Amino acid sequence: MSDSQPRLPNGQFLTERFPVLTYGQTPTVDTADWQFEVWGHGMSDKITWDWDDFNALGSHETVRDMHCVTTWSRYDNKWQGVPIESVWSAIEANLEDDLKPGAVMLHCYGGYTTNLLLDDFLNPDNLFASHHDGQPLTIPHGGPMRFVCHHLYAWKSAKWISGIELLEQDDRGFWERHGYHLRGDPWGEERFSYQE
Ligand SMILES: Nc1nc2c(c(=O)[nH]1)N[C@H]1C(S)=C(S)[C@@H](COP(=O)(O)O)O[C@H]1N2
Ligand SMILES: [Mo]
Repeated sequence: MSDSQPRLPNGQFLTERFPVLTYGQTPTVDTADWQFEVWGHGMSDKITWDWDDFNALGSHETVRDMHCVTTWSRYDNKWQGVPIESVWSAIEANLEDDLKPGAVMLHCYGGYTTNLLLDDFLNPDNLFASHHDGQPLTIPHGGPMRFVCHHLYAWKSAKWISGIELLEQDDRGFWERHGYHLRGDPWGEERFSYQE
């Protein structure tokens, strides 16, 4: 890291703990019942994966810092799971010609949603994580499976993910409808929507 690019974004403080940030109820999903669906713009047929088929798509590990908009940051989280590239190539193979989505809405067990522009969603660092710091993801942290997007505030890292809705253009997920920024870049302190 150079001096001009500090590791901690403005307005954040470092914690060694791993806080749980959840709005509402924590859903419990057994891997035997777990389903992951992809539908929406450009797809005539919905894709449905069960736990084993989804995990068989590929394997990837990253170590990345996490920044929550409520101002805590946690360094060096080791995430392991299914890489975005594998999931996206399976989706792309099912897209109708010339109907590329502009954004996605991530859906979760329990009803939480969050939106990402396609380019942010396809950051090669992103993954669907089943493990954190070498252990299966605990339920409060999104187990059995969560999305992880390191380069945006952590509210985009959807816990208990259940599916991806392809959108023609960007829309607002749960926190984005309640005043959070549409995109949420921690390096630009894109916290609230009045800043858009
Ligand atoms: N389904 C779901 N995903 C979610 C949330 C939530 O309330 N529900 N909270 C978000 C927020 S605001 C943050 S900071 C991170 C926190 O992840 P953690 O609880 O594992 O620290 O999860 C994000 N993903
Ligand atoms: Mo957060």
